[in-house]
Amino acid sequence: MRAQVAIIGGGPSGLLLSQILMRAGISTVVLERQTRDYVLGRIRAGVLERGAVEMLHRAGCGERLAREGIAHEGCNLSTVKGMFRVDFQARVGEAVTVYGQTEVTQDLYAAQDAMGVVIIHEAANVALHGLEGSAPWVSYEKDGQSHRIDCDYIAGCDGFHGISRQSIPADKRTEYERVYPFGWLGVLSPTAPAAEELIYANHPRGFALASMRNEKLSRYYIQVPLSDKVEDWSDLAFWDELKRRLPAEVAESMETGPSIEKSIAPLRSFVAEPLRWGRLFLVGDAAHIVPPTGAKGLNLAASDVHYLSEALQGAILESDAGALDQYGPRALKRIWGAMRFSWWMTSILHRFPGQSDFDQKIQESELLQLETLESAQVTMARNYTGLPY
Ligand code: FAS
Ligand code: PHB
Repeated sequence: MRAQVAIIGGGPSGLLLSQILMRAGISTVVLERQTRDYVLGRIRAGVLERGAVEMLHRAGCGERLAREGIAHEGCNLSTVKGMFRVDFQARVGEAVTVYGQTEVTQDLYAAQDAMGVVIIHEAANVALHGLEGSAPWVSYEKDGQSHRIDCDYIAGCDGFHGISRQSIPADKRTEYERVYPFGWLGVLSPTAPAAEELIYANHPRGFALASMRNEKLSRYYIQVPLSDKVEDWSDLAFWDELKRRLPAEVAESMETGPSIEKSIAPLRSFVAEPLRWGRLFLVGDAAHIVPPTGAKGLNLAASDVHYLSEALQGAILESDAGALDQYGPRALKRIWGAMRFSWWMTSILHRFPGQSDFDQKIQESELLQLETLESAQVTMARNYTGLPY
């Protein structure tokens, strides 16, 4: 088999890149390790920046998003002293859209199917070859058979645990990382959201987040120790702890119900440089991970795809090989901006083990500035709704 671009990974990065390239007349093939049902069963991000929404519309996948996506013009932050709102629309004239990553992936799969894109699921032992030459190729196994795909370029869209980043020689990679000493216990429940907009709660017992997917489906998170296991948390225990961390007026009136998904995600900040190694380009979680506090993970994947799809179109359709050199520097500038913001949101909202009284006072001062200073709110709103592409 041959394709101009072989894409490793059928998550949002891989599917969106494939969709945009195919619409530009560039042939792709997507290799995904899991089944389609497995990919579609993952519950992850929930908030899209305008840039990501525009990318999906440009990719011909925005119709249901336009119908079902919920515009949020602000969000709430709470401390034991009360709750305040940051008005994105008033501060920076922007909003975000609440629309689950599961829906995004469904829409992308539907669009890819409509275009007849080759997406190979359950592709095992994917390996990349000839990256430093001009004729790279990919090998994989399926149904007990070995296969080969010849291509011109390879996009590593295979997430943090994929093989693409590992295909860059270790002595040529620089990895920047901060692992946080806690995780997020997330619950999806068929209940009405606790509030109209998201609530990020800083509480002495730990961070909490009240989010949603639609008016009948809520998504909640509480900070938990890394030693916790999902089975340690009954639904009752989760709701009780969540209510203790949210503002009383919200907790008193919120609807609780059964969890239809419950999982614990570790938190880390991570960037691997460079994003390019010969004919291989890293995209999305294959290149970087952010703590979900700033709702940036999926949105960074979208901007990576924007930059790489432009670079590949330049190289393939306009014979501008120099365009490919621009991918890394352009993407990394926005990646590090989102890395900083996600680290900052995580630092001011969570309880860190061994946090000193001084640390506590600094957090309270950061949140007080965010509540009372227009300039602080402008900076937060600009970052939360998305730095420019
Ligand atoms: P993904 O990890 O989504 O997709 C990579 C794909 O590659 C997967 O389908 C995988 O099966 C496949 N793959 C891996 N290795 C392979 C191999 N060797 N061969 C072939 N295929 C391979 N972001 C937010 O903004 N908000 C959130 O609340 C949020 N919550 C998250 C919770 C969890 C548990 C995780 C893990 C991430 C969360 N994220 C969140 C971040 C997440 O949304 C990512 O940013 C987003 O999935 C990035 O998409 P991809 O880059 O496509 O990577
Ligand atoms: C979610 O709805 O899953 C969500 C929203 C905002 C975040 C993280 C997760 O910062």
